[in-house]
Amino acid sequence: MSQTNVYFNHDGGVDDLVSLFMLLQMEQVHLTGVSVIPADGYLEPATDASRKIIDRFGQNKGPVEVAKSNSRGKNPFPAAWRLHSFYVDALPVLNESGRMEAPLSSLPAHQHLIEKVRGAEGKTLLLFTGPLTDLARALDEAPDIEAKIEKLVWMGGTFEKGNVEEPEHDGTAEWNVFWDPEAAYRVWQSGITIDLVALESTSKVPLTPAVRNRWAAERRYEGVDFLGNCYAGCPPLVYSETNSTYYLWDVLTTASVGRPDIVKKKTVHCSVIAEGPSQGRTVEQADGRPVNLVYDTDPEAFFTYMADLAKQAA
Ligand code: AGV
Ligand code: CA
Repeated sequence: MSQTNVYFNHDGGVDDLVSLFMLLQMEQVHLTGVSVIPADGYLEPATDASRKIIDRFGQNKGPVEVAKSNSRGKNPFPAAWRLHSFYVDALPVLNESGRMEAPLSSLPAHQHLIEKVRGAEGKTLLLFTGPLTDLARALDEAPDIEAKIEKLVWMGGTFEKGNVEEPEHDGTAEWNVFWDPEAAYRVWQSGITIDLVALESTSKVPLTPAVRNRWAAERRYEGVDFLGNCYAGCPPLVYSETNSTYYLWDVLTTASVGRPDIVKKKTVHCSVIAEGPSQGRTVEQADGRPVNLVYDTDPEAFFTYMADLAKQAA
């Protein structure tokens, strides 16, 4: 089977780490590298958890190197969310061997990305499920890589209601943009094709008790048990949405790489607001740059795909 080169940069949330687990099960993916930015997670546990997931569930992918980011954001994530990274890192299934073997790169994430894109045979698809800081820095340092990027698939932005509830902000932004609005602004200036999984793209895939029960019923599969354990630390949607309600934001984004048929996309012209009370807002604009926005998804096909991948994880 012909494989697509994929480079994955994530920020250590539960759905970021589950996304890594899913990518490792996709036969058509050649994972050229992984890097971790300390936005919605802490750097050490998110990096260690990544290496342990590769060790435990990436047997058929060969060695996959992990790099730490040294990027810093403008607007920090709530610590309560970031602490999830410690929880996943401590799961017994990831610590049974007592070892960490996936190689740790000595390069910072943005230079690791440059190295892996330059070194790949052909083009690379970039999958980002956190802020775009490392990509913005990579493009500034090595403009030549743009020609070798097939496209960017990003969980970020919204054209509807934002999920940032912070003083000094008007609530119009999505967190991955808000953490570093200037980075998103920089990437928007590039010629890279962008597939955008925005907040509203994920409205049909909240974490619910029904989804949990589905995983619980199939916990005899170690991969499915892993999903259930990861999401055990996240509040589900029961009565009405709150600031802590969990969606499968990044996992849908990752699934759209392996199974493009589960999402529908349309072109939207837009720009990014880099400063002020709306900083991090993505806004439709007739003369803005085009992105391929995911506007609909098939949740049943998505959750089935997710469980199927998890069942085949050995
Ligand atoms: O805005 C969604 C992004 C995704 O990349 N993250 C979580 C996903 O990894 C930030 C976020 C928004 N609401 C959250 C978030 C919540 N209730 N808990 C944790 N993270
Ligand atoms: Ca994330």
